[in-house]
Amino acid sequence: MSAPTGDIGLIGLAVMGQNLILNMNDKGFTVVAYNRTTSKVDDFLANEAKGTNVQGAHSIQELCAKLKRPRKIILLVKAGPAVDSFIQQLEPYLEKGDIIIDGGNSHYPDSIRRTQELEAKGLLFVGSGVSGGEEGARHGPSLMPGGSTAAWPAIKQIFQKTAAQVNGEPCCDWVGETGSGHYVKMVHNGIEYGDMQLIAEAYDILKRGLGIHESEIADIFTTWNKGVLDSFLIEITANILKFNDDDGVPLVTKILDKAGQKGTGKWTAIAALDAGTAVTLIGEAVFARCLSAIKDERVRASKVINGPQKEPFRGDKQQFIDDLEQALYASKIISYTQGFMLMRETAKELSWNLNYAGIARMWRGGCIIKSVFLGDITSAYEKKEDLESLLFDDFFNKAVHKAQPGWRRVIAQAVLWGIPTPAFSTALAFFDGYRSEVVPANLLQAQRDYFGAHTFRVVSGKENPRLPQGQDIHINWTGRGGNVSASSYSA
Ligand code: NBP
Repeated sequence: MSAPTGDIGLIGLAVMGQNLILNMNDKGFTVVAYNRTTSKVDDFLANEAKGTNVQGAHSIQELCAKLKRPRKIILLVKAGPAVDSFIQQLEPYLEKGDIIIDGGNSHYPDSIRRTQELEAKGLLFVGSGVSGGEEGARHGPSLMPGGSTAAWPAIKQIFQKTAAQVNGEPCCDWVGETGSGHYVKMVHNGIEYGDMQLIAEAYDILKRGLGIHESEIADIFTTWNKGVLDSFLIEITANILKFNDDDGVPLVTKILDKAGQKGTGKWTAIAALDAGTAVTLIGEAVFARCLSAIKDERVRASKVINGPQKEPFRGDKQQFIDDLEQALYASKIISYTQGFMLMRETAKELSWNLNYAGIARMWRGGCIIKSVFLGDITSAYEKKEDLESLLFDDFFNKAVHKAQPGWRRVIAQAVLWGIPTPAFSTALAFFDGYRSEVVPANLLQAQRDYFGAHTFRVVSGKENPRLPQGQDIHINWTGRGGNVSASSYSA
């Protein structure tokens, strides 16, 4: 048999797999394609891949035999049991140092498990976030690989050449250990939920608050896309608002206001709750979709629950639109601050060494949240690798201070109008909580000790012989209970 010539194998010839193969082929790599239903291999070679260097395989054995060592095989199949099934089928044909890469939307705990199981057998595993959908896969996705660190030098060139490029830099870098690639992809999707919700709230304020028509709102978004909000989502929003149905009515006004979700936003919110990190904006974005989904109940409620009397806006309209731009910008800064806080917390918990500047760089292009703003986040983490929070970075600190007055005016006005702004409002509430040296958790602690003997600690300088510093204290608040406290201090 002749020497193998395949640089990389790919299993899964659906939309993502086919497009990624063609992209890697364009970049000069020889790809060997395989699919469970093998007739799809022949169809692909005879059609989309005709005239390329793509090779086909009709069995796992043939696929592995056609690959140069160390073998690199990407799975782009439905997340879940299909991934484990292919790993099992591949194992007998792989040798020490060969690499299995899962590019599907797997949940990160699965990638942690798979890395550990395969490393124990001398194989390497990479769980890679792939973002950008069909278009990204074909012309340059954002790739977020993490897992067995030893695999990175072997796949780096293929991954970085295949990924989207921004200013000559690839939107792909090594994320970190075990399940971190899929974790970062999950947070990316959560942030995407947040960005979309913020834009929807801005649209609602412009439409229901200021009474502006979709075509004019499109112009406002087009203008915003030339400034600090320059991003793919703002750009497509302007295009959507300009898109009229055959009768000249904006199509968006005919779309039922019930949002769907596939679950990655929910995963991020759950991960945040598990990590005890206040990722409030993504949480609100998920809940806003849940509230949108109970359309029938909302319709019934709208008949019996009244909001405030709608007053016409009497202020400076352009000033308010400028304020809204700043409100959106500031809220976005908070959302990314929270997303990076979550990654930092999880990295601590799971002993991952995450590459934060690299993560922001990976998101600058090729994915749904791509934006100029991510270039500023990259710079912030390049300046200070262990940046505690984006709000401590000079650039973002100044930006959020500048935005603050307009941000508050917008939320205050929306509250008076009775227009819901869950994402804008939670961002501001987080900001005000985060910058508060003192929050009312002292009262919560007192309540917890009162009803459950959960104990509390005293502020330094407030101690007395009964209230010593640095100790868990229980007080008999009513004079009736005993002095026994709950066994553990859990703030
Ligand atoms: P799908 O998620 O629709 O998966 C289709 C592929 O999975 C086919 O190759 C199919 O083989 C294979 N497959 C299935 Br379904 N069940 C299988 C099983 N039990 N055992 C073996 N193979 C099985 O494809 P996709 O939309 O291209 O997405 C691929 C991955 O990339 C998914 O994890 C997806 O979540 C992720 N992703 C998708 C997008 C996107 O925009 N679509 C973006 C980013 C990531 P068959 O041909 O024999 O049925």
